[in-house]
Amino acid sequence: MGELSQIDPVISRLIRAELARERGVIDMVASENIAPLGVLEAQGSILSNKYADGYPGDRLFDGCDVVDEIETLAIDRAKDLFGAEHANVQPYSGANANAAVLFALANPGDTILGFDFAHGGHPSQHDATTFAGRFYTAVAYGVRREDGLIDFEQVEMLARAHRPKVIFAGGSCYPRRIDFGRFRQIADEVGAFLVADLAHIAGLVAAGIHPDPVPFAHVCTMTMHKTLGGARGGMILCLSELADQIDRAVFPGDQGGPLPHVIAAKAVTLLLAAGPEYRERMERTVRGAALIGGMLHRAADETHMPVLTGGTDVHLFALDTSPRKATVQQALTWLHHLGIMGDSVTIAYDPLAPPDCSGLRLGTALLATRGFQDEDFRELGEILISRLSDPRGSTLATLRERTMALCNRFPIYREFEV
Ligand code: DSN
Repeated sequence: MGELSQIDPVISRLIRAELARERGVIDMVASENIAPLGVLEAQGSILSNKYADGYPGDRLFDGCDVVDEIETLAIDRAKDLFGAEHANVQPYSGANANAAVLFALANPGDTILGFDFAHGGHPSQHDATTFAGRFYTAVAYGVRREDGLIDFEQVEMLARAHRPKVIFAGGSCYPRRIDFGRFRQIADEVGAFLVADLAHIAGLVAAGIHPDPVPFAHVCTMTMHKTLGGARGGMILCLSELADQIDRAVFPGDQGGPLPHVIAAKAVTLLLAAGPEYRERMERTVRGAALIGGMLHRAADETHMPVLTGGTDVHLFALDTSPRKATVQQALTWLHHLGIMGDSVTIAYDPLAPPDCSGLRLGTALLATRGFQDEDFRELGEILISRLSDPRGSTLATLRERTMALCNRFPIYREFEV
């Protein structure tokens, strides 16, 4: 059948181009990471050939003994790692996982309460463009204007007024620890299910460096490729009393057949996350974000881009570009000139609308995987401050040299040829 470079030289060249791009940038996109070779090997394996609709021991297809063993292993590893009663490892993504959970726990038209995407939540919890906003009566809470922290008074007020079936906690751009216990109190008061959306912080939770949501949430959803740094896809944890509902909502409710190759890669991801080096990497990730976030916070008089909430407890932080009278797209362009990648988010009370809005989100998970130590994060913090303080200054060439020196110090995927 031949190798990719022979069958499809164009795609082969583009994959190598992407490898060269990833090698040549300082990637601070908070949702990205570098999957280990073992994960890539499983994800690119012949397991991709297999159909296995259903669950281990209860499939619609023949010949599922091996994939049953793989999926059972992934489930057991997930339960052990997170201390959960039940795990479903089939969701194709975090957004799919949220959709399946809604499908399981609420009927179309029921009210749900999500964390506003513009305030750090996620569209799949409430937005009109998604399953959540289209089929449910979605209400959203946000953060307080004065300190950027979750407005629990508003959560309580909305929960009491709307009596939602489901309350989501967690999202895409919230830089502080989440008090899942407080969310659970509110959920109990109004008879709602609490769903912890761990898409971003799953890796930190697995390492025990973020307060554990599992004792409080009826259900947790997550991705495996962000801070967890592994297979591309989602996962759901839940109480055993909800296991059947959740499983049926994932398949056949929300998805077709599972992806056995991805489930195998999820199993590898979970094995690595239980290993001895993992916690150290997660601690370095959070320390790196706190270091750079803290430096940028103290330099806000120079950059005119305050750090939301004054810093971070997790792997990401966000800058408000509006006091600088710059859009996030302009700020990203200034960073791109150095080879630094970040991404744009709407922030609470943003005076601008996407894509030209005012939130610059930066994260450290991928850089910690590359091997960045505290001194490297400090050097990157100095580069960011210089660039954002004086984007039209004469320091561009020097800053680019410093950025590329950092980048070259931590090569990735040396096993692959460009
Ligand atoms: N959830 C998005 C992010 O945080 O980047 C990706 O879907």
